[in-house]
Amino acid sequence: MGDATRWDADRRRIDEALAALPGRMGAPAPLEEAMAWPLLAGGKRLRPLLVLSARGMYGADGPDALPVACALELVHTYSLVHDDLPAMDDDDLRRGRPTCHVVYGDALAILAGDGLLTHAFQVVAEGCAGWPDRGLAVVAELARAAGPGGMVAGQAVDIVSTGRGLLPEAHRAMCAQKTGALLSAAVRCGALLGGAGPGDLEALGRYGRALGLAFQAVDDLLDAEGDPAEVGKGLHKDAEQGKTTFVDLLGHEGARAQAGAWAREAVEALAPFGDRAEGLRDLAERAVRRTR
Ligand code: GRG
Repeated sequence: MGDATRWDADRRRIDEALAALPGRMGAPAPLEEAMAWPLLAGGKRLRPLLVLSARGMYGADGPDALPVACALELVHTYSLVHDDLPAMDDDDLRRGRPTCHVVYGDALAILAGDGLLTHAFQVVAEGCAGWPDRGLAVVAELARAAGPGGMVAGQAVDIVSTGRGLLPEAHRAMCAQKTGALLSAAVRCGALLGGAGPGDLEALGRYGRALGLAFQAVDDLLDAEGDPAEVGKGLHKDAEQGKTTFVDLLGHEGARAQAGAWAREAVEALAPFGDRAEGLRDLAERAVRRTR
């Protein structure tokens, strides 16, 4: 995902839009800095790219996708900041930089996460002001995916099961919530902005869920065998912390093969969209080839 690609121009648009946000949030200086630090550290921007790509499958009628693309990255970044806290995964390095709490302290890092999460919904509301029905649908989709029945649920199961292990089915369900829910929401939010109907949303949900599993399996492989300079975060954390991973359950080659199979499943879910889904197809293929 990190190579020079057809996605560079979109990534630049996303980065510029994100860079403009912290100064407009009305936050006092230390909080603004603590939000900007993780947000502008140069992640892969997969979730915003999924929003733009899904939106691009539909006509021009409807809200611009860039604010919603930024909102997905705000929610994702909040989850990373909170995940890195000592009370959760306790990571010192993220996106190639010291983590938010290492630089600004735990209290400001918690507040930075809170600020990023809540600001996401302001950005959606303002970005969709002329299209209230679509804006409300996006708010509902994003809140459901990020909330206590989605990403927060996955994180809770992850935390509670650490050191105890998870059976394969429970582990897969946890990954679907922790990683897959937000990826699915990114694609479905992009489609909702374009006026997608239930059939399209269902197919895109299948794409997002399969992509989430593929993405997580690759994440586990990178944790086990990635290049630390490239990955930009502490490695071998899963084994140190006693977390169940796809590598434990399937072995290295098994996890690689399964990631490929899930990526193919994601691509197959795009069949009804034909050539319009070329971008989403490419993103799924890149997600399994990535080295960071
Ligand atoms: C704190 C509610 C809450 C949730 C945390 C994000 C998360 C849930 C946990 C992080 C642990 C982890 C490694 C999850 C696996 C997949 C994942 C979300 C990886 C990070 O996303 P990338 O690779 O990161 O897209 P960048 O930095 O490129 O945006």
